[in-house]
Amino acid sequence: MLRGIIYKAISGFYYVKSETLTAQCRARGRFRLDKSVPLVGDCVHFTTTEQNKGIIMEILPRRNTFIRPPLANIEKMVIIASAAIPITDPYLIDKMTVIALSNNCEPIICINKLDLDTADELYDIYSSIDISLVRTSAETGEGIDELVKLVEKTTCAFTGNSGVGKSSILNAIDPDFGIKTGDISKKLGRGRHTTRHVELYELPCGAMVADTPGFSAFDTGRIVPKEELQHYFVEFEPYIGECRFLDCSHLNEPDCAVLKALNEGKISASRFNSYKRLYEQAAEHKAWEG
Ligand SMILES: Nc1nc2c(ncn2[C@@H]2O[C@H](COP(=O)(O)OP(=O)(O)OP(=O)(O)O)[C@@H](O)[C@H]2O)c(=O)[nH]1
Ligand SMILES: [Mg+2]
Ligand SMILES: [Zn+2]
Repeated sequence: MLRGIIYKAISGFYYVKSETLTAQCRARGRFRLDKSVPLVGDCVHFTTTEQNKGIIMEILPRRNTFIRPPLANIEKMVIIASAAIPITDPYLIDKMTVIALSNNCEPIICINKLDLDTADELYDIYSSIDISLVRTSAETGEGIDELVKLVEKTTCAFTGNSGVGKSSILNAIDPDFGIKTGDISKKLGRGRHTTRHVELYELPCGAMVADTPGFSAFDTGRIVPKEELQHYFVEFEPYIGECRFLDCSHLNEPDCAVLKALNEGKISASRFNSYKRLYEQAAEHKAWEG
């Protein structure tokens, strides 16, 4: 029996890479009955038959599971944003950081297209909080080494709205990947959903990086409960427990330490607005759409 990682899944075939070989595998029948579908990122035990064909026998326990994009075992989520077309709504960035943190995954914010727009507003918001931040240009190569250092030796995923440059950054890291990239629709101001499947690429530094399709909605199958949400806004941390009410929602209560910090400019209005929006959606148990 061999042990490997699924790096690609297409129409019922799973492409598995072990230390010594890669194989095109089918899943053993039982997985289908269990409804535990193998995912890209899964560590599996598999057997090989002839000519690098194989069968996945067992899925090893997962660190985390994402439904859309379908991925498992992601240690770092690189949230790619852009202030050039397509412009990224900071709410999307904040929602992704919450999804990452609540799934035992470290978020990294990468502001791309630095050659077109330095994104100072976004930079100001995120450089003042305790989340890794890097600015890159897939066009000029600026910042790419810094990004690679942040993901070294991990399994990670590139996420972000269509057209921000997820695939382009991977190509900038290694031109041999030759990943298809798309142009931006000038009329709609967004990408064209060029990447259609999830695939892990092995970087020269050993990291495994998933390129994913740009999302319109991101689904983890779980909405973070409203009471838990405050813990994923890392800059709220010093104020939690300092409000008049122990169960303070930090939205409108008197003597709220978070609202006080907001008024004093210690918490950014943009981040607070995202908190409020996610809190209200969680209170209604609504899916975290767009
Ligand atoms: N000037 C400039 N253009 C970039 C940069 N990164 C990407 N682009 C361009 O932006 C467009 C979209 O890039 P993609 O890499 O396809 O974007 P994506 O995030 O993979 O998009 P989807 O696969 O649709 O989710 C392409 O025309 C790229 O050439 C950058 O840093 N600077
Ligand atoms: Mg792409
Ligand atoms: Zn409060």
